Parts: sequence; C-alpha cells; structure tokens
Amino acid sequence: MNKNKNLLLIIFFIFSISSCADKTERIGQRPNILFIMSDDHAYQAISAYDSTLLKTPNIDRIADEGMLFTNACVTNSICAPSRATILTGKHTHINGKIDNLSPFDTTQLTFPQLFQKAGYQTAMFGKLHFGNNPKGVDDFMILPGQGRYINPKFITVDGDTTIIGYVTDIITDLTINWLDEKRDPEKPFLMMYLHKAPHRPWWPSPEKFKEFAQKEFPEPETLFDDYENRGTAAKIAEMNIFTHMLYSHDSKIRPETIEEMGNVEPNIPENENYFKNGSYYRTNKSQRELYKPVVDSINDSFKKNWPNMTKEEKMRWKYQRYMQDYLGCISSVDDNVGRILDYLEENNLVENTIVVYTSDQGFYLGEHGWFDKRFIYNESFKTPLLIRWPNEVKANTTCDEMVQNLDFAQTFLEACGINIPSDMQGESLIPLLKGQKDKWKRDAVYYHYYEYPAEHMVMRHYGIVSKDYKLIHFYYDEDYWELYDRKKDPQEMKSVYSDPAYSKVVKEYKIKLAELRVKYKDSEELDQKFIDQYKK
Ligand code: SGN
Ligand code: CA
Repeated sequence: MNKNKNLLLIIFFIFSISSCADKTERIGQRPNILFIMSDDHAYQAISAYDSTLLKTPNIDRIADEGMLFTNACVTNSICAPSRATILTGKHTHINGKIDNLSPFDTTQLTFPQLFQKAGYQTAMFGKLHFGNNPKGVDDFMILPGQGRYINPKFITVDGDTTIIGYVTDIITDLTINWLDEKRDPEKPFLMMYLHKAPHRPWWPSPEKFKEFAQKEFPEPETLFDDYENRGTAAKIAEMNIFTHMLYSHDSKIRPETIEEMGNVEPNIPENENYFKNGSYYRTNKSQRELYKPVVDSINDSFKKNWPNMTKEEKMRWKYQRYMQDYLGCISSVDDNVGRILDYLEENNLVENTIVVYTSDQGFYLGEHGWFDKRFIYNESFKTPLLIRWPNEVKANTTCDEMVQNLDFAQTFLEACGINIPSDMQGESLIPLLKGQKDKWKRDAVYYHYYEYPAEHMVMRHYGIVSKDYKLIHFYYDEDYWELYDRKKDPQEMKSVYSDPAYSKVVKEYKIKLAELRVKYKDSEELDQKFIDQYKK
C-alpha cells in the first residue's frame, strides 16, 4: 500500500512539474508585437501597393513575408482620433476623441494597459499626439504634439529632453536601444514604434532632401480635378496644392524670396513664422550647411521660373516640390524599418514577433489636386496595413476584406491570448490572417469625420462603405448625400446619388447605414452633442 502511495506521489510530482513546464513554455511563447505606425503615409507611396512613385523595399519585406491588406481603412481620417480608435478598439464618438483639438480621455481603457496587466513588457517611442501621456507602457519617449523633424524634443518618464539629429533616425535609435538594453528575455513585449514622418511640413533628412530634390514624379490623373459632379464639401475644402499649399512652410521658398519678387500668384496668406519657427531654423550650423545649398537652388529656380509659368505649370511645380519632400521623408522611414527588421533577425526575434506596419490614415498625393486627408474618399479613408507573423500568416498573401483600425486592439489581444473586453467595437483579424475567410462576416464599414470648421475646411460627414458602394451624408452647414459606384468609378469623380438607376442602391444603403449607426451606438443626439461642443 505504502509502495503504491509513493508511486502515486511520484507520478503526481512528475505530472505537476511537466504541467508547470508546459505553462512556462506557453507564456514564453506568447508572441511579441512590434507595431510600426507612420503619420500620414499614403498607401500610394508603398511599393507593395504601387511602385509608381517610390520603392520601399523594407516595408515591402513585411508583405513579402506576410499579408498585405488592400482594403484597410480608418473610422475617422485624422491623427489623434485614429490613434484613439487603435488604442481603445472603439469608434471616436464612443471614446470621445472626435478631433485633434480636445485632449484624449485618459479614463478610457487602452489595449497596452491590458498587455501590461497580462505580464507583457510594454514601450512606446515616437508620436502619440494625445495632449497627455500614454497609459499602460513601462517606458516611453513621445514627441510633444506634432513633434519636430530636426533636433526634436521628447517627453519622457523622467521629464523633457531634446535630442540632436533627424527625428526618424532618433525614434528608431530609441526603439532599438530599448530592445537591446531594457528588454527582458523572460517576457514577451509590446513595442509601439510610431513615426512622425511623413507628416507636414515635410522635411527630409539632409541626404534625402538633396537626393529627392533632383527627382521628377509622375502626376496623378486627377491633379486638375474641378470638383464637378460632387457636392459642396469637395469644392470648399482647403487642401488644393495650387491654391492652399504654402510657399514657405511647404515648398521651402524663403519669405525673403517672396518679398523680393513682389507679386507672387496665387497670393496665399501665410504666417511667416511658420518657416522661421519651422524645422529648417532649428538646424545647428553643421546641419544648416547640409540643407542650405538645396534650399538655395529651390529658391533660385523659383525666382527665375515662377513669373513666366502658367497656372498649370505652377500646379505641376508645386506638386513636384511636394512629392520630392514627402517621398524623401518616407524613404528614411523605409530605411529605418529595415534597421528594425534587421535587428529582429540578428537577435532571433523574427519567429515569435508579429510585425505590423500601418499609418494613422491615408493621404492625398495630388489626387483631386489635393494634399491632406479627412475625407471618406479613397485616398484618405484607406490606410496601409501589412502584417508579418511567421508560421501563422502565409508569406506573400493579400487580403481584400474591409478591415479597419478599429480591429487592431482585438486582433492583438486575441493573438496574445489576452481577454477581449466586451465593449470593444471591432473584429479580430485572426481568421483573415489565418486564411479562414469563411469566418469573416463583415461586408461594410462605418465612418464618421467631425473636425469642422477647422484647418482645411472639410465638412462633417458620416457614411457606409462596402467593396461596391460608398454612401455619404454631409450634415453640417449643408445637408446632402453622395453615392459612389466604387467598381465603375474607382476615382470617385461622380456622385450617382440622384441617378434613378441607383435609387434601389440608395434605399438599401440608407437602411444598412442606419443599422451600422445603431450597431456602433452613433446617433443624431451624439451628432448634435459634438456640434454643440464646437459652438462653446
Ligand atoms: C497640422 C497641419 C495640417 C494637418 C493637421 C492634422 N498643418 O495642423 O495640414 O491637417 O496637422 O494632421 S501644419 O501647418 O502644422 O503643417 S494630423 O495628422 O495630426 O491629424
Ligand atoms: Ca496623421
């Protein structure tokens, strides 16, 4: 009997050790997350999507070894609201961060807090843009507000500091240093690596500035759009490259050059301090010496050529200047993403790290004559999304389902085996990542933009988007609807809302939109509440 008892005890002991070992191994195997987000990075400027403008070999690696989402979009195409949606897994009318102006409500639960609680090491480096510090991260160094390209200031756990150099390189250095020195190999990590680039005003590094200022880029077909066949919002938006892009702040023309030239058409009122307080004037002597010859040559060519140019030529010139600087900024982001991916490889972190590349929204690169974002129209509504997860996601695959930044939190929580709060409003992308499309039921998404009246003057609107149609309701200042046939008119040049051939579609989509408003708890009462908030 005693012998049997001992045997039982031994068996029990072995079993408990092995189950314990199992558990440690499972914890050890929880994946790391490297979340890479840039600011205002248009999918048109990632060669995995379209190589017309720029080659981004490093960002492309994530898709080559993982999945490229061709229909990823945001819920509200502007910086801080997008970030709030990503972190809370909720639409902006629910988390309260409807625009860039009000501070983020820090009582809202964000997914890094859940990771931290679940035993993950968590860190954030780069741009947050919330007006307050992140919650749920063990370490952080964030840019105040929009941050600066050159010699940027950072808010840290231990106070403010300024770092000399170029912002994209610095954010990467901070991220790699943390992985190298602070990472606990016993714990999985969640790293939020968040670039400021390529946000306006577009200042590339000195090397890229010089390199890209020599280049010429193809123009989009709709550069000279006249906004016919669409409602008021497209006509009054202040984001036209010719009419609204600033000479000094954006195109790098010195205020003195303009003054010397006298009458420069179009006459765009510009705050001179933009340039004087901008990145160029933050350079130290040796940095200035690198930028100056390029700024000089841009100014010389402007002085010589501008007075003799037609309106079309001026638009083309400004478009080229825009692309040279914007794409120069992205080229640095791509180089730095390469540095991070190399670091993962060199440190045996590839297999167990989910790498995500995205932007806080899309951007216009001259389509419809525009820069900036905000609209539910394609270029600003869509956002890049590339995900690599070795052994789980098949290499070199694409997914065309309508996924949103709303879905990220739930995806990461599920991937890491952490409970998902029931009030999050997205869908986990895990079935899509695993190629189980039959488990994906969503066929349309909801969008709501608020920041108006404000910079760029994009009127308030909400809408529903499926792969086939986009129905939009503009409801502030003017009340009207638009409908786009996405298959027949992918460039969205003509609203067919009043075309009798589409009356059935309008009816059907109005019902679907109303259902989405109920599902996501949006309402006329909330619309009014946010209008009143502006009028205060
Ligand atoms: C700044 C830019 C705008 C841009 C907003 C919001 N102007 O105000 O062009 O739309 O940010 O961008 S600038 O004079 O500062 O360049 S967001 O990405 O933060 O939402
Ligand atoms: Ca942005």
